[in-house]
Amino acid sequence: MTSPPRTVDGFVRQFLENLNLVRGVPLSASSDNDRYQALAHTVRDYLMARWLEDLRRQREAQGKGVCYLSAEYLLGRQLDNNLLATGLTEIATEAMASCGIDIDELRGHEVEPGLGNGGLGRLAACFIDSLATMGVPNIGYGIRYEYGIFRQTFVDGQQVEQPDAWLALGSPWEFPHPEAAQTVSFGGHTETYDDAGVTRTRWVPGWNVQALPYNYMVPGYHNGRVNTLRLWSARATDAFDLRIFNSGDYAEAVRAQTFAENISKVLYPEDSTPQGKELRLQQQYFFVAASIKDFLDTVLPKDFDLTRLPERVIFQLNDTHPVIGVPELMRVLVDERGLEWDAAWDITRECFAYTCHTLLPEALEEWPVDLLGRLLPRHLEIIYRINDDFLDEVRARYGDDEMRIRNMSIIAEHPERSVRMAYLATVAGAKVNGVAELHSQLLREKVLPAFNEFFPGKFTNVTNGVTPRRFVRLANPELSELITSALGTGWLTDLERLRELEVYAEDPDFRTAFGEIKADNKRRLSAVLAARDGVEVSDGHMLDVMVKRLHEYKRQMLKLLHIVTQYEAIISGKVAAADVQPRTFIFGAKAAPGYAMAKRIIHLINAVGQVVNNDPRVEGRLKVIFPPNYNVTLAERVIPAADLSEQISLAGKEASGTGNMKFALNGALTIGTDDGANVEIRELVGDDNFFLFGMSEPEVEALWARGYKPAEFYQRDPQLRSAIDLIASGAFSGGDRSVFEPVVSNLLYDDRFMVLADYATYIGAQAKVDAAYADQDAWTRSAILNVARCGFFSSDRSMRDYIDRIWHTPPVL
Ligand code: 26W
Repeated sequence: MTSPPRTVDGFVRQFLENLNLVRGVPLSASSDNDRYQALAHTVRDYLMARWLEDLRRQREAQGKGVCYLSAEYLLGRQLDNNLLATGLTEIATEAMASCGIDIDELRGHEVEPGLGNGGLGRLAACFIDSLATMGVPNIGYGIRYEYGIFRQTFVDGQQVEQPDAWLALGSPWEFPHPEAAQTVSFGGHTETYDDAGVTRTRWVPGWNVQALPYNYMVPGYHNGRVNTLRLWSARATDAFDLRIFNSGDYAEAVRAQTFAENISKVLYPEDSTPQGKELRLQQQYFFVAASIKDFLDTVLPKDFDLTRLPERVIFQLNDTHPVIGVPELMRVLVDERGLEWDAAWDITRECFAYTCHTLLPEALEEWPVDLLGRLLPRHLEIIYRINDDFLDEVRARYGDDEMRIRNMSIIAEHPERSVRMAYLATVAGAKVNGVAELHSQLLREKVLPAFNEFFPGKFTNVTNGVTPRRFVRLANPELSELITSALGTGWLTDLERLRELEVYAEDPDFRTAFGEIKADNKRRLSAVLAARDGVEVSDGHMLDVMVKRLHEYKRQMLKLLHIVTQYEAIISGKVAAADVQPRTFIFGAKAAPGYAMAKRIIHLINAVGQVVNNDPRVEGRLKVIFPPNYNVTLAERVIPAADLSEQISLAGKEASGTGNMKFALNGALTIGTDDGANVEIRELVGDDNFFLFGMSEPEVEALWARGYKPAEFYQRDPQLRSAIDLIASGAFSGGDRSVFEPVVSNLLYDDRFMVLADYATYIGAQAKVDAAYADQDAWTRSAILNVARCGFFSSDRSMRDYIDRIWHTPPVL
């Protein structure tokens, strides 16, 4: 297979052919969707030859590869990224123009696959981009949800969720492979049998579903490489249907189909609060079982000696969601392939590694034994055996220290008997890593200290990163060009080279150019928001941005208190409007549909915006914009336009953050706590180029230990009191005090995330921000230094760290 010619004419010919043969329409009668689909197919055609070549190359090399197991991939739009990777952007633009088509309009037609909730899913997408760019063999395995993360709308300022039917207009980037379907079983019981004198166990499942793989191309940047993302979709098995059909119950047969297909129907929108729902466990086992089987049966050669499995694969567990893969591999090796338990365990322990992405205790998944035993009876037996063997080792080391045994057991007894998936992953994993230095330290010292002591050398850190292809080159083309004009090419795959920009921070012409680009990006954002939501970013305003999932620990409330404080100060006459630095505040945040407090906070942000934006006393000074449905596509517009990046979680709560890195790399300054990767950002950019505030993690602990009483902060601080009183007065709810009463009393009497304790230093730091922004030239210098010093946060570097310390998977050249 050869690619079509890399000329404008060649591209046009291929495009028209796709329009005619794939869409079945002539150019003159084609809709925008027809054109977008044909364009996507054309780009696909160029990638195809490379993909096939790569599959061949990787099969021949027989090297070790990474199977990244992730329940989420938040990919963002594909067209631009694939054009960039193949170097076809200019050719495609000209080709479309010569057909009288504006490629920008077609770009807008792509619905992004929102197959993730937030940071964890986007990280997976960045990682597979980097692996392809580095030429490392990788298959990303996951679920092809029919409905991704919900589309957020606001009705009277309150979040309303709409289904995300991202496949409705066709999905040109995917390749279904029904011939490679796998059967995944559930339920039933186990039995033992005699196998030539050896007692073995077999699982007699109650029901099966089919897992159909859909392949997606993951192109490397300008290196001719294409890896595969393989997402599974659930279908009813024929046998399942047939049995019921034959019984004559048509309605029941259709119900069976629906039941099976529900497994990949919808992404769970809960971020960090496990629901413990059976369907979620079904999803987890469904994709992990299909993936492991797929790798063993179709990627490895037929007669492969499984004792050598660790030479060929590492299964990376993206949080606990795929951890059921551990007992699944044991089951396959012992029950199906006839290995001895100990041999199988030796293999399994080398083939898995586990990344933890959280510190919130409530986010650590546990599956009730009842549920697990009903759905996966054999897996529960295997987990018990793993636990028994492990606790024997613990006893051998420490004696009968029952307290320790109970603390380290994979099985929790309270409040109900359940399997601690993080413990299972830690016992089984060759390595366990956190996602930023502070997070990994807290993981070792606070979350899993007994395991850290028991398994010396198992715990490590890999600080997260983001792909500069999407988040610098595509999101910020002008800045990218400026960087290239200074450094030449090559920095996009060697991001530490941004260091060379440091000297340019001292160059007035460079600063001017940099400042103009920021202004252009604001105008571009303003145009996007005007078209999308009918709102504009005011000229000359500082753009102050907080975009991330809505969660109390991330403290959108703190940002809001700052806004209300400024607003109150102006309307009460304490401060003259003319003395206030004009700011536009941008929020983007989805709340989990069942998270009532998060939804109230969304309502309050919109309510404050409504009042502030319509009050002539603050006109031209303060503006609040909350575009609904923040997603990757919007992130790519918002981040390059930002002046100030809000990273204000309570210290010790945000595992890493990755938005923080994207902002810094696009020349926004951070106001932030010493949390997650903020710590590393600040170390790199320097205290002069970062606005630090708030308690450190040890200070947070100390305040809890002393007894935290938020109301005391309210009593002591008149500014804080005025802000909270204004909210409580009903000023943002048409005089109705009851609407936001739960938010106010939560702050005053509970405040789990210590918003009030950090309020004063936050307001102080914001005053420093205002003062710094007044000197535009100095601000721009700081912004340039942020860019220059954040090359470390490329996901290429994260991948190198994983490869060196955990995976040991060299590139295939
Ligand atoms: C429903 C159970 C559950 C539990 C945890 C769902 C989702 C989670 C995730 C761990 C949430 C998540 O996305 N964590 C984020 O991971 C990012 C990538 O490592 C980090 O940058 C963020 O700090 C972390 O919150």
